[in-house]
Amino acid sequence: MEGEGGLPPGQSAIDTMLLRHIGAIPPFDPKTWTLKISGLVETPQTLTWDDFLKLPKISQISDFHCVEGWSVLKNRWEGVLFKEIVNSAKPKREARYVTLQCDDDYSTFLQLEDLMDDDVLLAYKLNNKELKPENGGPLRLIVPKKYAYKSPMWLRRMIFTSEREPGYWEKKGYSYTADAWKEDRYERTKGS
Ligand SMILES: Nc1nc2c(c(=O)[nH]1)N[C@H]1C(S)=C(S)[C@@H](COP(=O)(O)O)O[C@H]1N2
Ligand SMILES: [Mo]
Repeated sequence: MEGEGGLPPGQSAIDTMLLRHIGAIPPFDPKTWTLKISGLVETPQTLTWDDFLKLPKISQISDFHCVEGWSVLKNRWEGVLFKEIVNSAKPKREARYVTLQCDDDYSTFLQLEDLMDDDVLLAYKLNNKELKPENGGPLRLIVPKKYAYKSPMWLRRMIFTSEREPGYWEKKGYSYTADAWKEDRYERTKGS
């Protein structure tokens, strides 16, 4: 929520986000860009950029924590609540996770329950400007309570699933849940 937050354990604050992407920055063409919502939903959808811009927007301040130990506090994001998408796609009862796929072959997954929080946004503006390509523009997901590898840039597909599908960093041993406030960085060192 706005006003809450600060530095989780083991993090230090810096002024601007470091660029952390696994490959080249993908090009964006608003005429061909789509966001696909599929899997275990009643109403699968393919939104164009124009469709996306028509959805109800909110603006919200939240903190950003990379698992490497740096955080950028108080970023103003503007975008669409993930909940908005859920309401129109209508997940089936078996849907427990969402796999998020990006234009750079990056992927990650989140538990549907965590995506329903009031601070989870599909963001297209940062600090009142169009989101820059190097920060995930045109559209990225922002999940403030999780380490930033759970905030996929250049988001293009959201697939509702019953099983979790480890993505780029999860496959390398990073935490499936990535709760920054529990310093939940690595999957294998978690208590059983
Ligand atoms: N598509 C995509 N999303 C991604 C990544 C990536 O490589 N590709 N890196 C993640 C990591 S580890 C971090 S710290 C943040 C970096 O976002 P920034 O470059 O805006 O700081 O994006 C996350 N989302
Ligand atoms: Mo990161």
